[in-house]
Amino acid sequence: MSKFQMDPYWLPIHPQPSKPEFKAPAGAVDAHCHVFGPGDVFPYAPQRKYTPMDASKEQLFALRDHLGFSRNVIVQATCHGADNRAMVDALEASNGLARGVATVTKDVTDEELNALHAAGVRGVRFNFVKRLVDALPFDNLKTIAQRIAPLGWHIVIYFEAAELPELYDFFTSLPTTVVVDHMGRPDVTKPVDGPEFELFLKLVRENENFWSKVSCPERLSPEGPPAYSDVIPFAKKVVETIPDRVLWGTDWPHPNMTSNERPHIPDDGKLVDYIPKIAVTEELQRKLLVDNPMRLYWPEEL
Ligand code: 0GY
Repeated sequence: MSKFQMDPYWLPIHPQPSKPEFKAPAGAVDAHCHVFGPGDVFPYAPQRKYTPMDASKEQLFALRDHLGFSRNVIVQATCHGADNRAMVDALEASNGLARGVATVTKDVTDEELNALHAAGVRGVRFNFVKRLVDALPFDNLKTIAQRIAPLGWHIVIYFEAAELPELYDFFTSLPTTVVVDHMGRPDVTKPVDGPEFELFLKLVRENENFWSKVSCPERLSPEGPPAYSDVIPFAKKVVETIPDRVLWGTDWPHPNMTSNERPHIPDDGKLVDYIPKIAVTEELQRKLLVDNPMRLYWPEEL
């Protein structure tokens, strides 16, 4: 019996994702996914806001193969705080087929950063979603940004659309490549050409160091599965605005899906089938799934 009991509201991992109809191009990268625990080996952080169901590297790599993908980018989840051991363990077991995005504190040592780099970490994540973390002072984040910049790492930022006006100047002051999670979580009941989403488009259009993940329709869609068609115009717009700076990921194992308007665990096969609706040509699909993530995470292989 694990000493960590998942939260009673937690939605378990999808038991049997379908085989996608869309065939991803050779070498496709799932550029946003997580591993959780197992808690008995890699304990969840005391300051976490949720206790998930364990989600192992073996399950993640089996899903990668099942979906017809080749590589993963594993993003440190907030339930592990700045203890990156579960993520690093997965990177080390991946035979070079996974890279990582870590969480670090401003006091991280050079030795720790170098060890993370050697394991395959290429970025850090700054999280501004209030239900997930207690906000860090900008000064700490600036210190971390200065520490990781010399390694050639990037910064992944996660925030809600309503917070963007307040965070905009801080974001554009960051000295590295910056990757926005899930298109800045737009409210898709608002118009795609309205002022809120236009501010996000301006951010990525006017700042060439900004990239965006066009992932997580399942988090953003009041309509819900399987089509998530209300999110398509937003993601398609981003893909067509910055085709060389977009990434896509499953977000497996889909944490906190009860915090959305349509609580459900998505079928990852259906999420893959959403890709050709937002990247409508083979060229856009190849950029989104292969060229862009390879340039950011495996440039030495190009
Ligand atoms: C995501 C989204 C969420 C959670 C986390 O690190 C995390 O805990 O990223 C969320 O709850 O919206 O990208 O996995």
